[in-house]
Amino acid sequence: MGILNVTPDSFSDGGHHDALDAARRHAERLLTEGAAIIDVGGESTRPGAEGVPLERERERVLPVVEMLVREFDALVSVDTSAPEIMTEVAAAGAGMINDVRSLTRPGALEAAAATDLPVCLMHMLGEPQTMQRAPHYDQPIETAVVDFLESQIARCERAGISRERLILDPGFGFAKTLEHNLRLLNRMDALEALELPLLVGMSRKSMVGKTLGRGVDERLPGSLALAVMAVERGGHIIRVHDVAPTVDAVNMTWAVLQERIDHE
Ligand code: 7PJ
Repeated sequence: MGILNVTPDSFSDGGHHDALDAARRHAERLLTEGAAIIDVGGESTRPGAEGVPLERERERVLPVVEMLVREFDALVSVDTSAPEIMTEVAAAGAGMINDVRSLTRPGALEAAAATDLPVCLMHMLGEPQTMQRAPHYDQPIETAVVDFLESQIARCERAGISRERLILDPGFGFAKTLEHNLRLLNRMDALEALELPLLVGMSRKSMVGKTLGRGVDERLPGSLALAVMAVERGGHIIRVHDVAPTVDAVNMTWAVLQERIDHE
């Protein structure tokens, strides 16, 4: 899964046409490099980021989704928590809803259910603005994540979203300390008990920055190491900025895992 941010801090906001053109070029690159899914996000959910009014999110995301569906043969995922956006992007041909808030905004559960699209449920506590202040769990982090996701799965099923439509994400970097993130990666097998596909996003995140002392632009080697470990630990979809090197790292990992499958 290649990341396509359409927030002003990720692209020059110099007019509508420029933004759409930049998104087109970036999507083309992600797909040429081997992405199967493009994840479009119009709201920055980085720690401390401000929320975006619905109208702004709509004008950023909708034209890009329409363009991607029209011009590319790829699954378009939309990173949104807003029920209105879910309904509109589904009508525009999006193929997946990726909600870091796990359909907890009022109306989001019903809106997502009505789309018939696959939905990624991610673990987070609180809101991006405040989640990193002092993340604390009374249980081991992997237990907290599994319990949360289990209850979200049940909630979705009650609302008519069948299990077959669900993808789970441990939510690396969301309301988690570095220790939480490292432990959660080591304990990803706890999530396999839920028997649903796992999506994992660690690309360029602060867990790399803090561990290695690297700025955002210097986190590729660390991110590749994490992508490899995520695949080894059962990750199915790896959400990244740098698709070409990640595809090589993942394919290399798979060749080794495949040998074991073939000869066991
Ligand atoms: C994630 C995401 C993630 C899913 C972001 C960033 C922050 N969606 N959206 N999982 N992260 N499913 O990329 O640094 O980890 S935005």
